[in-house]
Formats: sequence, structure tokens, C-alpha cells
Amino acid sequence: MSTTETPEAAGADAPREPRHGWRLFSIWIVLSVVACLIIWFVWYPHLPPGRMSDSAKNQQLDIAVLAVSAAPVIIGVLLYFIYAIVVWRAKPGDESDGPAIYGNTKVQATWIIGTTMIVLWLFVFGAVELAVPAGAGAGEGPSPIWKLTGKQSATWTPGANDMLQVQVIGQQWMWTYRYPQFGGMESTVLDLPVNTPVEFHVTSLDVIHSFWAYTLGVKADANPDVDNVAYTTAKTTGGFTVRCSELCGIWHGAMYTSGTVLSPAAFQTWATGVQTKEQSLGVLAALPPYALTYDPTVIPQLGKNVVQVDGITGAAGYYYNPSDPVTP
Ligand SMILES: [Cu+2]
Repeated sequence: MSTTETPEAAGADAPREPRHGWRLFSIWIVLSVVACLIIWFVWYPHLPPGRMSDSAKNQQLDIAVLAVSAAPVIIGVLLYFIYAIVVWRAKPGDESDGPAIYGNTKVQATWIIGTTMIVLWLFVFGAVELAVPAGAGAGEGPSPIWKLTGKQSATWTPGANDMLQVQVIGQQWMWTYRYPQFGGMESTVLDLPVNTPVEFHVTSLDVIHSFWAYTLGVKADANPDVDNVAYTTAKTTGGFTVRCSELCGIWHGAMYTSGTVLSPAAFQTWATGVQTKEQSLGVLAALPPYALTYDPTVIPQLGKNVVQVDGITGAAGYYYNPSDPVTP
């Protein structure tokens, strides 16, 4: 406006102010719909952690749903920002203040209702997605609230819907997997049967680690003296990697192992094969009895050897008392 005009005159002459709210809303709804469609149909199938297990599949769904929930919010913020810069930019030489804004009931109500709905939606969706898929592949501690359905059994046979129990033992800097249903045999690879409910019992022998079989969508803290339970059901066969996800010392980055999801029959062949081999080599007899946690400093076999080899007790980090009963 020129300096000679009064604001009233300018208002009378100027074209009617466009309906910014409706403009913004129309652009926002179009962009949001397009973004959500792209997220859902193009991005979602490629999102981590993939669909190798039921828990992985659920996590992929969660990420996709959260992305679809967040996109309209992000678009709304950026759109308003860009619109304000372009449309409401101050004219060159205009040093005046903008009109003062006082309480706007519409804006306030929209803000409170909108944010409340978003928070409630995230709460409900998050709670359901944690509870329904049996803890969503996360460690639930020694007594899980959300249990995966499956039959508890001392042995495991294919097709019987037996829950497979696998103990995951972390130590600096390796993972060991112990299968109590196969004589307590130990393996450095994590083989699992497909379409079988698996109950992981995660623990550690020394410092804190974290068992992260990321394409299986499983992540559970491995703490000494703690039995941390996590569930999953692998849905497709193939290889996967396990990493440690808790800084646990200088070789933390090298603390990873591999695993394979096999057909139930192939898994049984593998597991019984390892069991037989470890039995004949005397490995099973040398291992401590299967337990939910271990204190490596008081494993009798270990202590006994130290005593025999070194002729000492209470040294080298072991406090095994040689008069304690030894049950190999
Ligand atoms: Cu570690």
C-alpha cells in the first residue's frame, strides 16, 4: 500500500482476502493422501525388519502405521511454514507489525482435539501392538505377561506344536545357544524351525549384552543372573544375523553370529546331530546342568579343573570350593 492511502481505503479497494484456511486444508489433504498412499504401497513392503517372523512382520506394520500417522502432521507443519513465507511475506519497506492475535477459540479447540486424538490413537495402537503379538519380540523378563501360545514340552518333535526353547547366552564376545529339549546341547549358530513358536531365554555370563536377531524382530537384554524371555515364530526359511546391541567391551562390534531358519524336519536332524556329537565327545557331560542363569565362577566342572590344573582355589577369578559336591 502507498503511504498516502488510509487502511480503510486500501481495504475497500483491495480484492477480497482469499480463504486461507480452506486453501491450506485443500492442499494439505491432497498432499497427505498422496504421501500416505506412497508410504503404504511403495515403502511399507521394503521397511525393516522385513517379514521373516511374526514379530518382524508386526514391527514392519507398526513402522508403516506410524509413518502414515506422522506424514499428515509433518506435511501440515511444513505446508503452513511454506505458505506463510510465500503468501504472508512482508512487502518491501513494510516495517509495520502484524495485527495482534488474541484468543481464537477455533484454533485452540482444533489444536486440543487434534493432539488429544493423536496421542490417544498412538497409546491404543501401541498398547495393542505390544500385547497382541506376545510382547512384540522384546524381552519381557523372567515371567512374561504376554505369552506366545504353544505347548510346553520336555522334548521337541516336528508338527506337535511344541514350543521350542532356546537359551541365548551372551559373554564377551560371543553368543552361545543352548537347546534344553535336545539334552542341553550347545551351538554357536542359532538354527530354528519354521512356523514354530520359539521361547528364547536370554542371559549373560559376564557383563550386559543385548540379543538382537533383527530380521526376526527379536531384541532382548542379556544380563547376568537374569532370565529374560522373548518370543517369536519364524515364518520363512533362510539365514539371519544376530548382533549384540549393548556396548559390552572392546570387541562389542565383533559380537555377532549367524542363524538359519530350517524346515522342522531339517531342524530336528540338525539338533539331534549336534546332540549326538556332543554326547560322544563328552561335551554334554562337561557342561553345567541346564539352568535359567549361570554363575561362571561357581561352575563345579570349571572350578574342579582349575583346582586340578593349578592346585589352587579362590584364584584366577574362581571361588569354587573343592569340597563342594561335583555332579558332572
Ligand atoms: Cu555384547
